[in-house]
Amino acid sequence: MDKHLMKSADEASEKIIEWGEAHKLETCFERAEKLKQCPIGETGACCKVCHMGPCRLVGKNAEEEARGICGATLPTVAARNMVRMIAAGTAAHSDHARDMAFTLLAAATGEAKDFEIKDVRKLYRVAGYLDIEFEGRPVNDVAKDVALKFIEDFGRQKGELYYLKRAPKKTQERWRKWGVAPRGIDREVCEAMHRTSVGVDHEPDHLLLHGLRTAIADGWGGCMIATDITDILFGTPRPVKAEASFGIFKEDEVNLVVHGHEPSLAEMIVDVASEPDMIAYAKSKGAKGINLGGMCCTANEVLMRHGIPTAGGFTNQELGIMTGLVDAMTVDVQCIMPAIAELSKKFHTKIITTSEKAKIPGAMHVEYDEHRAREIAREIVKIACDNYQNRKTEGSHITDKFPVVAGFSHEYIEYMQGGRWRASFRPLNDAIMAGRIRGVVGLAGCDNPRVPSTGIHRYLATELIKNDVLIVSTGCGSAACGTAGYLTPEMALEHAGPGLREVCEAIGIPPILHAGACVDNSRILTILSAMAEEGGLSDEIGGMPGVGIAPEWMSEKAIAIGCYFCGSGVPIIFGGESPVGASQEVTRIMTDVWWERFKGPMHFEPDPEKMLALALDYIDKAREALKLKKYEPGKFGAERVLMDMAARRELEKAAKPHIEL
Ligand code: NFS
Repeated sequence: MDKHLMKSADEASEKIIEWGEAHKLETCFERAEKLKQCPIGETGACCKVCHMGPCRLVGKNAEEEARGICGATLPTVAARNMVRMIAAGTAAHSDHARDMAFTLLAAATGEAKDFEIKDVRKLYRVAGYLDIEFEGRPVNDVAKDVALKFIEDFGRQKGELYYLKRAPKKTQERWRKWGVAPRGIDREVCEAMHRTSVGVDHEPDHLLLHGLRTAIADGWGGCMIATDITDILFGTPRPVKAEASFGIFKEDEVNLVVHGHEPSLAEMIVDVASEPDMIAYAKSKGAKGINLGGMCCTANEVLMRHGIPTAGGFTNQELGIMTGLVDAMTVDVQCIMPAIAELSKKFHTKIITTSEKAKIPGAMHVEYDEHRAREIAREIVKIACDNYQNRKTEGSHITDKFPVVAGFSHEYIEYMQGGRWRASFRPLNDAIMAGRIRGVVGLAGCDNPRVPSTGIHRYLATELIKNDVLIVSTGCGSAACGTAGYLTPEMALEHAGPGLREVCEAIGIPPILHAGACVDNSRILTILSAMAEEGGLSDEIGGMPGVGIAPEWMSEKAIAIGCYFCGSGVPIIFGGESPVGASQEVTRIMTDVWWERFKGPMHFEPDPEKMLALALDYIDKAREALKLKKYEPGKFGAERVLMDMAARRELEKAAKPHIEL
């Protein structure tokens, strides 16, 4: 049993892993055990940007002496590798955002008839940011202008991204001073690839500055655009109740899982799965109904907007299939393990690739086209229904599931602090100033089979809230907390420190706020900007008592996200070994130099206890620098009265949250 406990911190996952081992089914957990990391590549010392190499820059004095065949030094190589990771991560988020922009355009022009603008208020808010006139104009005309302006951000050659101005002025000034204000998203990614190709940019600091410029294009461009368009098209999230873990699958219904990242098709599947025709079709195949579930970030998207349950994050994808209950799983782009196609052959599960960009050998392909979205969604639901009859009895059926509350968008967090008419960030800032809330941590990023999967997320989540730190979670960080049962208001009563608990009770929120998918880390950027604007804390993002942690990261996207937070002024702590660890010089730039210039150092720290200590230290030092009351558990300064549920209801009877928290 101990051997198994090494693999996942999640009990339900452990049961399935154990069952799989007994049935000789291999998963990422066994592969992680068998396949050791290359120690040279792991720390950034392998250069493969040309074919004279790969050159391995190792040895006792590698930092000073080792050279590639062209003469590239270890710091150059490590910095180049880092910048390439940032470029890849930025490309991933931003290509997703580009597709969303074209979907918005097609919806606005009537070419994608199955989509419409669901959140007009958000559309107007976004139009306002983009200086687009909206009053008195037809909604679709405004939406078209918004889409076209966003599309400009991808191909712009000169100038700056539109959304940079959403950051506090001082943050913008730092970007301009250091030359990291991005021009166009594609331009920065392209230039990152150019500058890191053989024989171009060799100065580590200069390379990394462009890395930050690229990452900022990801955060304030790709991610923020994706979030905003998704809200416009499908609705801005507000808290909903749902469930998480493998027990969400139903024995007597068709189980269809939406896995991946782009929400358009998943939204349409959610829509058609409740059509009477489709339900009748499922019944004609002997099922009682159609049960949708999510996986990875698509899960977060449909969980936040529709309460569709989630089967969990990255390392749960193979395990989901091993329940034997998944009739079909659609996958589009990013974080899809190709292993699921092979594994699915041992069961009845159909893996359906849907993006024109991504196919997997052994999977079936039903290509998504936004112009025929409903028709394609119906086709997929029917495939799942047809396959229900092929379900075999074997599989590791698991009944564990936990309630979750998700859907804390920027807009809702603002609303919950004052109702529609007095929405603000004042109460949150006041609670931080008074020491009731010590600080804020963004707990994000992947779960990873190289550590007991989801375990570090869970450890940090409980320890941080115990220390009165409010958590905003995204991506698989949210899944890790959700499948542990942590995303409920009750969590505050059981685990939160006295100050945080009081705040959560007064507002009626969990101590861990699920803010969405990984692209929705952009919500944290705008929340921090709003806090800076509100006053009383820092007047820029840098210097806030806030930290970002991605304790189990594995994706290049996580690196891009981490870097845009650093460039914006948030200290970032990653788990695992440092991918630039071979170079002291690069490590120094990313910690000390980034701190001096942006107030956003990046650390890599494998030890969970040290991660926690480092995060609390940054928070306490920021409090000290801001001359806030010293944090002491249970002892608070004076602050304004928080708006409780009754007062909020009183203020605003018209706009009801989806659930009563
Ligand atoms: Ni984020 Fe979402 Fe998860 Fe990591 Fe992958 S699903 S985009 S990269 S694994 S958190």
